[in-house]
Amino acid sequence: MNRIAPWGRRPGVTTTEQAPAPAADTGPAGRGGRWLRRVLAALAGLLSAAVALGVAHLVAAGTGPSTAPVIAVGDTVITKVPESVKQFAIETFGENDKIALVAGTLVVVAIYAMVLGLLALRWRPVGVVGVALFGIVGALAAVSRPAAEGLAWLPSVVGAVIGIVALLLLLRPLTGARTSYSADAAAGRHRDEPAGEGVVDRLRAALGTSGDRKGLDRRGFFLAGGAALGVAAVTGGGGYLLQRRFDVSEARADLTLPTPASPAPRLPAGADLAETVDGVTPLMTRNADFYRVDTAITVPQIRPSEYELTLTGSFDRRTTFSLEDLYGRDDLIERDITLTCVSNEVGGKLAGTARWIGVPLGAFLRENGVSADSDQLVCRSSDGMTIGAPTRSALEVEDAMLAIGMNGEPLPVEHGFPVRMIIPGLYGYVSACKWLVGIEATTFDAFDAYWVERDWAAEAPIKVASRIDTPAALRRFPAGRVPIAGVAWAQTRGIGSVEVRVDDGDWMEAELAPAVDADLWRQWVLPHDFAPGSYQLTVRATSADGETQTADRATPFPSGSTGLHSIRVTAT
Ligand SMILES: Nc1nc2c(c(=O)[nH]1)N[C@H]1C(S)=C(S)[C@@H](COP(=O)(O)O)O[C@H]1N2
Ligand SMILES: [Mo]
Repeated sequence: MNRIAPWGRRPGVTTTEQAPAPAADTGPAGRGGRWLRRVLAALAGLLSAAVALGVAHLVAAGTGPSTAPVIAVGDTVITKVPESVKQFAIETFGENDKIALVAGTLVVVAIYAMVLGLLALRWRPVGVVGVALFGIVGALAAVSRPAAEGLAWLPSVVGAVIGIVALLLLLRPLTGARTSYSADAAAGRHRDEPAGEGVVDRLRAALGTSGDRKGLDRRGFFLAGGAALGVAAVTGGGGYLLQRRFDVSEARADLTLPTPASPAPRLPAGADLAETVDGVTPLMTRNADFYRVDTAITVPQIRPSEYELTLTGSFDRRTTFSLEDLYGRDDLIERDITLTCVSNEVGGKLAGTARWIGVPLGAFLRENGVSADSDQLVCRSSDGMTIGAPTRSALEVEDAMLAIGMNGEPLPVEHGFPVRMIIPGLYGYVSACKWLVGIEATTFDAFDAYWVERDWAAEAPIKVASRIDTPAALRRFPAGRVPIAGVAWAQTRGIGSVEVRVDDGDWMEAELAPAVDADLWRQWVLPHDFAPGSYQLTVRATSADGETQTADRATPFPSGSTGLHSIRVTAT
């Protein structure tokens, strides 16, 4: 009933039956009330943002998940931030980089919304313009995405309009409206008030024109705030549920992967060192453990029945292929190939090996008459990503393919379902386009693909690399004989030897796992007798064609890291 906030009470004053009269004179609530009012205004801003985002999420159930403002803005941030920041994000958050981005965006929105609420308490137009701006930013982000469709702006605009309405309604009880509640309270009648009767009055008062004096209608605010929270939850939750209709995981599960005409070569006995040496990366990476690197905040969902791969540019025939066309081919190959990301730091984990099934790329391109003038294939994914692969590699690298299967399943959605490209020996950003829907035969002169526009190298063969998996860096272990082991890779060339050095000692040759294929990484192990003490372990690999890994350090940008993996361990 009275307008004094809990922290504004003076000692000795009991408030229950205190008359509200002084409040009218010193402003509605005195100092405490002013602060309460500000806190509530910030809360009003926050709640209107929640309503705006919830509503936008619901509308995005019609226009597609990536048109929701936070996703659209996040996508735009990803495409616009400097590569160094992106690299930092990948290093810091790893696979959670996108969750971190969305969370970060939400925090920024929340702060912005609270400031807006505060400003709007005084100046309503600031609030209106502020929310409108927020909507415009969301809408611009949504329409500027490369794969944007006609109504991409709609969620942000509808969200902003409803957000403005919510903000105005929420601010009303904080400044103008005098409610039946305060009138009742002033008359000391609130105790007899029949439950529920006042609600309509209060709502009307909250929505109505401002009263004759500047009252802070706390109950009116909490009522409106509760309603806002409800609207945000129902629209946001509803949007979430409805957006599931885009999910293709069931359609994917219904697919049967064809049997390849050319199965993967059998693995030799004892091929996987991980069976005998604890802590070594397994030869084959399970799909669930396979690293993931892409710019997609919402994973592109392509219905198998709607899938089309279109060839454009300098092909003899400009053709479109359905998924059935690709699944139904009689020349499918199955191969084990190690994929590597250019962003991998020395000793990093952005590499994985899978058993892929796909259409042999060289045969496919020749059959469709790719022109000899083309030196770049621009691969397009359904979310607008462009990845430029050298035509020569696509034609000539053995086992390059349009992959449809990964470790015995249709490609997982995060790994490019239903079709991606794989070219052994090239970093993923110049070869491994996921959610592949178009291949344009063109030239490097004519077109810069996404990462090349961001100054990454246009051509990027995978560099010779090696990594110590065990013992782990900074590990303490009992002195004695301990295996030092890990993996090394030089796709298309194969690993010829791996050497390990303890402190500044001589290079010692490690034992290699049986050779499987030059396109796979190779595990290695060197058992070593450790006396108690602290040691620096370093590894280096030499490719089968004789290139020894350089010790010169290079950052991943612009064409892949170099340098030797070196770790400190302690035997006790
Ligand atoms: N459509 C699309 N394809 C993409 C990317 C991407 O961002 N979008 N990232 C590329 C990069 S940088 C790498 S290293 C590989 C990673 O493939 P994975 O996520 O299946 O491991 O995909 C490549 N293909
Ligand atoms: Mo990558």
